[in-house]
Amino acid sequence: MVMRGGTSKGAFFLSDDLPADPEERDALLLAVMGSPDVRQIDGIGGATPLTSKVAVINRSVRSDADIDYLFLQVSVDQALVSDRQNCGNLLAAAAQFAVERGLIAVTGAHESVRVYMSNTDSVATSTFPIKNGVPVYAGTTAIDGVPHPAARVQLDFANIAGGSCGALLPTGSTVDQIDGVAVTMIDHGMPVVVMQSTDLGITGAEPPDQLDRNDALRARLESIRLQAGHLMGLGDVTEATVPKLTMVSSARGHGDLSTRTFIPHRCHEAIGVLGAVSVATAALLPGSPAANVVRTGAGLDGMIICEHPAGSFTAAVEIDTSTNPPTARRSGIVRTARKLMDGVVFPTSL
Ligand code: NQM
Repeated sequence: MVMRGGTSKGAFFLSDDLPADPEERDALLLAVMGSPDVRQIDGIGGATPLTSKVAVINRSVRSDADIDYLFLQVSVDQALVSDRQNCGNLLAAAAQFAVERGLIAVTGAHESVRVYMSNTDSVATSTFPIKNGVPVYAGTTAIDGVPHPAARVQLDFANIAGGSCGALLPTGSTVDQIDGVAVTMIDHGMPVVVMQSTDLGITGAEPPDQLDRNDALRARLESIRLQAGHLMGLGDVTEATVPKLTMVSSARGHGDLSTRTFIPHRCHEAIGVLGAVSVATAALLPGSPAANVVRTGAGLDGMIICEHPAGSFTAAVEIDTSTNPPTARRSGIVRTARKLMDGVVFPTSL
């Protein structure tokens, strides 16, 4: 099934329908998506990282979850499939897919499904409308980066900090220096390096395609990323899609701060979901690069609004600053999702 989850799009599979051997599975998924090829012309991938994604779902045997969700990022131009990051956008469609495939029996008008996120060993609760036992996709909730409103999907997280790096602040500090740039290395669901735009020589208002063409910026970011990978306990991240890199500046609209995010080699048209939760959390840490630019008083209502190239994204984040270093309590977001098509895919023969 092809589904839109938030501002991403991906192919959803039941794990039983894929080879159990990860190497065989990845070879099949590369063929399904049409990778490696910048246009993915011989597959169903959309030729950008945000549309070259896969979700693998099964009924969970865990007592704290109803389904398991494994996210796989299929590289567009390289023969790489990575399970080293989570995706909070496709997550917004995972539970509905499970209902569509009969993994979960539903009754009422709203369903709360507990989703175990295998990539980061953590659980999210996804709440969405149901009618006559099937998910409702139509609705009135608008999210920036998606042209049409759809049904509201509420995603609540507990204990997602350190899912990839072991701790919210893997170095134990709020601020570190890499290549002379002040950074916050943070993992509140997604490993992200947060820096001030001006420290990288940009204003932070540039459109993504302009930043993608800035080779000097990209080289600086990659140098910072490779060093951050080791410092964050992720090891050699040359072939990994984490950590992400977010450059922050003061808000220009009604938000609390403005963001430009590399994921990690191209600039995101908006911002990733869990990436935004991590950046919003960084903004609440006194003395951090993000705290230096965030609107005064932001976060007092538990919400941080991150502006991004396609609008803004609101993350609900609660942290405890009485601990040293600060720790995360909970977080939540609102997304929408839609079933786009259901059918049979014909990959090139392997
Ligand atoms: O941060 C893009 C996206 C993502 C990941 C990326 C995501 C997240 O926009 O949770 O959703 O950062 O590669 O889908």
